[in-house]
Amino acid sequence: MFIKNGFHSRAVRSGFTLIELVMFIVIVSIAVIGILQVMNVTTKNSADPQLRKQALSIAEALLEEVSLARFTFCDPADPNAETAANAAACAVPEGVGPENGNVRPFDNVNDYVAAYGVAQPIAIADVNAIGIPNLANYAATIKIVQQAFNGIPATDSLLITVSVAYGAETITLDGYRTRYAPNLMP
Ligand SMILES: [Ca+2]
Ligand SMILES: [Ca+2]
Repeated sequence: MFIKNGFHSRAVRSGFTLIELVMFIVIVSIAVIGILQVMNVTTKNSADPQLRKQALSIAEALLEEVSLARFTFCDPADPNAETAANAAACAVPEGVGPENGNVRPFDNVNDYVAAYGVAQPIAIADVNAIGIPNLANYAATIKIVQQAFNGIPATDSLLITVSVAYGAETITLDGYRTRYAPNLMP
C-alpha cells in the first residue's frame, strides 16, 4: 500500500541554489572589500604618529632653546649689563632683533625674532650631526609677542610660539619667558 504524506511528497533540499550562492558571494565580497579598505587606511596612516612625534621633538627643542636664552635689559656687550635696572641704563640696550655681532644661540630671547608679533622661519639644526633622516621635510617658525602674564607686565613677559610644519600637518607649542633675572649673565 502506498502511503502518501506531506513529508515524503516534498522534495528534500540540500545545498544552495545558484541564486543563493551568487548572493552569498556578493554579500561576502562587500564585507571583505569594507575590511580591506579599513586595513588600507590603517596601513597608510601608520607612519603618521612617528612624523608627529618627530615634529613635536623639534618644536620642544626649539622652544627650550629660546626659553633658556637670557632676558637682560642690556646686550652682554654692554659693561652695565650686570647692573642695569632698566633699558635706559644701557649703552647697548636689548632691543627686539639681534644686536650687532649676536649669533645663534642668541644671548637674549628677543634676538630670535626681527619684530614682535611676526612669525618668521627658524632653522632646524642637527646639532650632533648624526644625520637625522628627512629633517629637511620639516619647517619651523617662531613668533614672540610681548604679553602680560599673571600680573607680570608685557614688557617683562614674552609669549613664545613655535610651529613645526610637516606635510599638511602643523605642531604648535607655546611658552612664556619672564624677566626673572634681568642681570644674570654667563
Ligand atoms: Ca642680544
Ligand atoms: Ca636683541
